[in-house]
Amino acid sequence: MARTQKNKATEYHLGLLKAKLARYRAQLLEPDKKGGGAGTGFDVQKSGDARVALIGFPSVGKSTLLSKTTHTQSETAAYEFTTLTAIPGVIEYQGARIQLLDLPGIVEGASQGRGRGRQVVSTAKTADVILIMLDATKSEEQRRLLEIELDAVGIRLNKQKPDVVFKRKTTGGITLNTTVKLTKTDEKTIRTILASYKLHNCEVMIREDITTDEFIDVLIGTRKYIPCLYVYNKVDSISLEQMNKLAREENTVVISCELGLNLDYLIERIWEKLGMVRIYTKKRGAHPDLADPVCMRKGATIEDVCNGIHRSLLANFRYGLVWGKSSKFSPHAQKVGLTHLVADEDVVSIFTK
Ligand SMILES: Nc1nc2c(ncn2[C@@H]2O[C@H](COP(=O)(O)OP(=O)(O)OP(=O)(O)O)[C@@H](O)[C@H]2O)c(=O)[nH]1
Ligand SMILES: [Mg+2]
Repeated sequence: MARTQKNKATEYHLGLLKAKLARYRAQLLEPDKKGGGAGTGFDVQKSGDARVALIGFPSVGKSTLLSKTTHTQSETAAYEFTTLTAIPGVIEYQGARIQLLDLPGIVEGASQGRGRGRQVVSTAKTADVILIMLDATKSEEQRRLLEIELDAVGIRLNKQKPDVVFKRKTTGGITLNTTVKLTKTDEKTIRTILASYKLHNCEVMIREDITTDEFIDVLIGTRKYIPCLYVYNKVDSISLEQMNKLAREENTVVISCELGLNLDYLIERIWEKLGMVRIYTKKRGAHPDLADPVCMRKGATIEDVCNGIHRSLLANFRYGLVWGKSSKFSPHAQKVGLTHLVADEDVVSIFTK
C-alpha cells in the first residue's frame, strides 16, 4: 500500500488491499472456536452505572489517579510496569457510581502481542469511556501511538457508527444506494470490497460521506465506537504556557494527580462523556431521594425509568409526574406518558393502577 501512488485510478486497488488487511486482522483478533489467539480481557466484573478504562504507557500515573479518585488503593511506583493486572475502583459522582479500571501500562505493539498488552486493549473494548492517560512531560507522539494500538483492535475513538445500512441477502445481487455524494470513496471501490468479501447478494444504503475504511468497518461489524478523553497528567512539571496549550485541545483534560489538581473537573468531564442522565425518584408526599438516582443513557424515556425501578411498574402504569429540565411547567409537575424523554436531574414520580 505504501508503494502505491494515491490517485483516482488506484483508489479501488487500495480499497481492495485495505479490505484484505482488515479481514486478516479480524481473523487474528476475533476469538476463534478453538481458543488460542483470542484477545480476551481481564476478568473483572462490571459494576456500578458505567465503566471507564485507563489506558496509557507505563508510569504515567494511572494507579495514582485510581488511588486519588476512589477508595481503592492501587500500587504506585517510580518504575515501569508496577501494575500487573486490572484493578477496579469506584468513583462516586453525585449518587452515580462509575467503575474506574486501572490497567497495566502498554507499549507499542500491544495489540499484536499475545500477552498482557493484548489483554489490556481488549479490556478497553468493554469500557463506556476510555481515558487515554499521557505524561505531559513526554512527547506528543505517545498519544498517536496509543491511538494506533486501540484502532488495531477495532476501537474507534470519539466516532459515531457510520450511517450505513447493510443487509445480507440470499439472492438478488447487490443493491447499492447512496443518499449523499461520495467524495472520499466511490461505488467501484465499494463494489470491489463487497466482492472481495464474497458478498454477492446484499443491500447497501450509504447515508453519509464515508471513507473506504469506514465502509470496511461496517462490513466487519464488530467495531466498538467508544468516547474518549485525553488526560495529560503531571502538569506540575511543565510550564504554564505548555499546560494552557494542552488544555485547549479537544477532548482533553490536564491534571496533576500528585497535587490533586483538576481531578474534580476530570470527573465532571467523564460524566459528560458518558452521556448519562440521573433521575431522582419520588414517592407521593415525600421528598425525592437525591442520594440514590437511577442512572440511564441519554435518550431514556419514562418507560426506561419504570424498568430501572421495578419491572412490575410497567404493567400497572397510569402516568408519571416530572419536575425538572424535561418538564414544560418546571418547577411545577408535568403529567407524562411512557414515551416522555427524561433529562438529567429530573425528579420523577410513577403512578400505578
Ligand atoms: N510529577 C508528578 N508525578 C506523578 C504524578 N502522578 C503520578 N506521578 C508519579 O509517577 C510515577 C508512576 O505513577 P503510577 O501511578 O505508578 O503510574 P502507572 O501509570 O500506574 O504505571 P504502571 O502501573 O507501571 O503502568 C510515580 O512515581 C508517581 O509518584 C503527578 O501528577 N506529577
Ligand atoms: Mg499502575
